[in-house]
Amino acid sequence: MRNARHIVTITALILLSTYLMYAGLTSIGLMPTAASIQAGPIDWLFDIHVIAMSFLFSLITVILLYSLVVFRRKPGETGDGAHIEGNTGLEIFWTIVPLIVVIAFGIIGADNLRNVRAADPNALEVRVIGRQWDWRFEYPEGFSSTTLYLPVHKQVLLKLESSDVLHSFWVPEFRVKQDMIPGRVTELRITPTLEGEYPIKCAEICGTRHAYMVSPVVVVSQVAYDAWVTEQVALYEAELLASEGQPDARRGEQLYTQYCLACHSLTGTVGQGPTWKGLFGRENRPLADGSVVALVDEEYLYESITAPNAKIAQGFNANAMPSFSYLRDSQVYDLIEFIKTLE
Ligand code: HEC
Ligand SMILES: [Cu+2]
Repeated sequence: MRNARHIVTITALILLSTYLMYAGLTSIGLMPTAASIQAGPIDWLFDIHVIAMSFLFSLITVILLYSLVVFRRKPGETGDGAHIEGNTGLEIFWTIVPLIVVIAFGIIGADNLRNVRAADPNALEVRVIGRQWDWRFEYPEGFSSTTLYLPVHKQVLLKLESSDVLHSFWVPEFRVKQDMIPGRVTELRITPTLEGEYPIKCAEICGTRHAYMVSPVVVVSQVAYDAWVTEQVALYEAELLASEGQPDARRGEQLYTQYCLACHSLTGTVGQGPTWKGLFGRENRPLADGSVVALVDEEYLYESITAPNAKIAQGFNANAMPSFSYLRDSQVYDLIEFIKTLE
């Protein structure tokens, strides 16, 4: 009879504590705004986890605290406590129930993943290139941007690539996250549901400036998106026209500061890569495999930039230089023109 009273009290306390804990946790805003269709199933899954967590925490702490207080030693009590030898019923119960719960979570999780990955054949495709330490987005129309513009209510299929180390594409408001692996293309599907600007963060520690590898994603109406694309295409075509003429060392220098400065000096000092001082026209350039390049000419420079692993300069390792094959040919020629000016 007394046992029954304890059990009723404990059950009530556990339920109360579960409710308070769940209400408390959901009121502090664990999640930022949900701004994609994919956020729906993820938030729901997260929610049932928070409920399970609140319950399990209460189950353990309530029983523990209740026992400490209610069954504490009374004044004058000197004997040992009751000797309990195990309880087969209880053991079967706490093996079977968690097993069922874990299997249920597994099934729910798999179904959730299927929903999050659901593909729309008309998805807009955007290529995302991450590198130390920024993002670039290439659109099907040929232009590229450092801000990711997306039309609202349309699925986008992101094709993720890294040109150096591991990165990870993550927009907390969209919830989904995907690693970017050098030499591989990974995919992520997002359907934005809310216009606005959100941060794209790198979620894989990738070097000293990892924390600053942030770019905006701007979700706009389809009309505003189409206008932006038209504008970008016009800019891109104008730039293409401008670069069609002769290669230009000044444009090459700009590209150098943007892409190559971190590794190549112009002063003769060797950094993460060989210096470019006196590179063009150099004879018998030694390679890592012991052979030599008879003459550093335009052809060798072109190959070194677009396929760095074809010939490895002496004193360096393969894969130490990321490939710049995504540069336009005219840009590679601008770079070569610039290297030629470095006596
Ligand atoms: C992360 C560092 C890094 C960046 C960024 C980088 N390079 Fe390199 N580069 C290297 C390394 C290391 C080598 C030597 C190994 C090799 O040949 O692949 C090299 C070699 C070269 C060579 C051959 C040089 C020689 O002495 O034979 C050229 C040309 C070159 N890079 C051009 C570029 C251009 C152009 C860019 C920018 C668009 C660039 N690199 C960006 C690291 C880098
Ligand atoms: Cu990164």
